[in-house]
Amino acid sequence: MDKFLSADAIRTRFSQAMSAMYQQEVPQYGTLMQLVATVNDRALEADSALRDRLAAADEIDRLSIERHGAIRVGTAAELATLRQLFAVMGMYPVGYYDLSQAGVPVHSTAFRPVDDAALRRNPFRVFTSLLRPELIDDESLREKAAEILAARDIFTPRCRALLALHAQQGGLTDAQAGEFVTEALETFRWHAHSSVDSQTYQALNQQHRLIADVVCFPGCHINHLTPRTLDIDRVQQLMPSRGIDPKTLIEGPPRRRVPILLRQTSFKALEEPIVFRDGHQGTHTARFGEIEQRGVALTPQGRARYDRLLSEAGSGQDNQQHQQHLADIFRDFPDDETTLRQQGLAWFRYRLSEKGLATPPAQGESLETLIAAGRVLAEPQTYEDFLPVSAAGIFQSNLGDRAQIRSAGQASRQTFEAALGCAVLDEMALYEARQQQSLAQCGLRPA
Ligand code: OOG
Ligand code: NI
Repeated sequence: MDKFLSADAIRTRFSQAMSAMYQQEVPQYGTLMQLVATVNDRALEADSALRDRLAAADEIDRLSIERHGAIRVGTAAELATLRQLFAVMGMYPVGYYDLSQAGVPVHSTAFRPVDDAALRRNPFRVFTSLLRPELIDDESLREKAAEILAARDIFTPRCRALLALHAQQGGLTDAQAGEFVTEALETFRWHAHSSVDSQTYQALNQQHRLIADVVCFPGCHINHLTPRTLDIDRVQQLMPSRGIDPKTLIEGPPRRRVPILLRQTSFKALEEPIVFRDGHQGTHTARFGEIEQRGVALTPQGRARYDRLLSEAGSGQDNQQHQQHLADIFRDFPDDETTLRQQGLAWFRYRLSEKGLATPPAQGESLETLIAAGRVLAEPQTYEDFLPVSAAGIFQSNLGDRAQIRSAGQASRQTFEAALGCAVLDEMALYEARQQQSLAQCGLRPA
């Protein structure tokens, strides 16, 4: 059995290789990682409760390796092969995000690990978007884009061969996994040479900047890698001192005692020199930097309340004002673990304390009694997914004003899943299953 390397180990090697590559390609990413590490160390030093909570949930170790990336692809076939590639690393498509509502011509999923042990080991995620070419309204341009996409292969031949080998053998040896990581990385590398002439690029860019980004290059370059911080407000504040210019607003919920879901901010995409096939030179803006702060995952009721309050709050021009306004609006949202749990607003994981191990739950004892007696501990489950409104904000801050598609047409999860070759997993079902499993492990009947 152990002749093969585990999917978790391959994922960790891959995410490290990708981080090293991106650091070379985009030096600001390295700067941002250093800043995040410094702020995280301070936050842990200053807040022993936070440190204890993360330590209890076994999250301290994963903090420094934790990051997510994002890519955009052009065809169903590319998406389907990516599904195989990520599966080798124990990453599966979770959730469906329709971004056309925000004027962006893509729909997306997140490839990520799903089970407890894998998440603890390394929760590396990749937000993956598929272009919706039907939103290119010029017919001849649409055909041209399809032709260009049909002619390219974003995977190396050896990468394809190793995917086939993995399917056939049921795993990869250490040496094969090493080779796989090197080959797979090629798909995500930046190319300073566009695969099209400057005229085609201009025409596609005019339709939508994202269309040019997806269609005009030989690979699906990683467009950002995002480290996880424990204090996003602090990092946002310090970014200019490191020569990094953040976007105006931090996306997502306000700062809270018990952080919920996901808060994100980014720095604007870089204008990078490229050479077209006809030898003309130009620039392309695609790659940027982002940081995130993760909090507890919300149940469907909690999420509905979050969505309602967020849309009530709207958007602002100034971060400080916006954060204050958000904080006021979110005052109605409970901000302590007990209430979040008792009102069924957030997902938790339960385990027996020392005391609980010594005196295990007896039949008829209620969960609340056991928690009050300190025999069962309830720990918030970290949110492992993304937020469509925030993602739209991140996309838009990099696209500028003119990048709105005219009419979105009906986005369809079914079309996306047909392209992917399988159904996306339902994130709520995953959180619920983890909660139920943890109760069962305590010897308690799921609620
Ligand atoms: C993805 C933008 C969304 C996030 O963290 O929500 C995203 C993209 O620009 O391709 O990365
Ligand atoms: Ni992101």
